[in-house]
Amino acid sequence: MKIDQITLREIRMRLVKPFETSFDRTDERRVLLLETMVDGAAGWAEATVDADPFYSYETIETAWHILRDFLWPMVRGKEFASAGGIWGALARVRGHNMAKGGLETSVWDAEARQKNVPLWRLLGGTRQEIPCGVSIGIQPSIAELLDAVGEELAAGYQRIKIKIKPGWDAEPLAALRERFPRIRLMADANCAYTQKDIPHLKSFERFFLMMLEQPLAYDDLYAHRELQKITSTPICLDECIPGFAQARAAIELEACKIINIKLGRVAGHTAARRIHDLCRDHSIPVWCGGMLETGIGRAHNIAMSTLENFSLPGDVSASKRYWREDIIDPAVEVSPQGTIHAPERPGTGYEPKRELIERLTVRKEVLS
Ligand code: OSB
Ligand code: MG
Repeated sequence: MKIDQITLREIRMRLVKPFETSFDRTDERRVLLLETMVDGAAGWAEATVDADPFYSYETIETAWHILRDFLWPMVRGKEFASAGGIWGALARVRGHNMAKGGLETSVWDAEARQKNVPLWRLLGGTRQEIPCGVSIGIQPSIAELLDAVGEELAAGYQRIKIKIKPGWDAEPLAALRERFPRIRLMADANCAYTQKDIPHLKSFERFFLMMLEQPLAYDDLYAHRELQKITSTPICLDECIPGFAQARAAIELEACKIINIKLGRVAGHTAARRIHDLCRDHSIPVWCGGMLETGIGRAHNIAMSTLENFSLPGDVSASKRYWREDIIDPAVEVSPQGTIHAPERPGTGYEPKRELIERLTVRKEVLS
């Protein structure tokens, strides 16, 4: 296969409601979309960058630059046996996983469409029904948090994750446990604590969390190991795992018991599957993380989540939780049992709404 053309575009999309984490508050997303032509078939993907370098060092500007000036020249005019060859071809660029992941996943979609098979089957997925959870941002009050959680449970979601930070942690968790004693509950701190907080984090054992996600620094496996050594709460790593090497080190160090896999953070489906297989071989369960994706990124998350070791509910939820009108047809829907059914249609199985996307576009560049 040969990559003929990449169209980069930025669209702006307002969230249904603002999303607040320990590091930022997002009202509107600047989304980087890729449409890649592979032997005449179009594949779509989203590079899951933010506008600011707060979750990772990448931004929409760095990703645009790296895609146009480095990644595109590395693949243009070259023959590939399959999308599985793209990741290796980009290895000379260090880091910039979200830029790479955008390109790589768009080629997977194109290949699946060309072969007229669902992407999830091409990736080797085995579960057509995936379990779903929700990520609930920091709320203005405990009362609003309890209402938000109640609504998501009523909708069927199988696991509740709340965002925490110093000053918004034990109190909301205690209130949730009092109101909902038996739900599957977890907390994500996005690196907001330091090693001196370890005794405080250990005290969360009383909330019987399914896991505590990324409490400590984004580049500090050792600190997470210090915490995991002394707490019975399973630690889950997100920001600390940009690739296979860090996953292996985390497992060997016993820095965590669970890993969150994000396609952007690890540079696409091929890299994600390698980490997935490594974790499976070490009995480390994984789940699919989210980056407030539009339907285009969400569709790739669904395909990835069908791999066998994605055994825990992911942050893969319905389009309507984020967008008044999603940019794919059909929108992503979640069953009353809190599952998403991976479609039998070719590629991701969700069609980009081209007219809507065109209307939302603020910038576009064709590389050919
Ligand atoms: O850490 O998982 C995270 C959103 C933006 C940046 C980081 C994270 C998140 C979420 C939201 O938790 C997950 C979603 O897309 O629903
Ligand atoms: Mg996280």
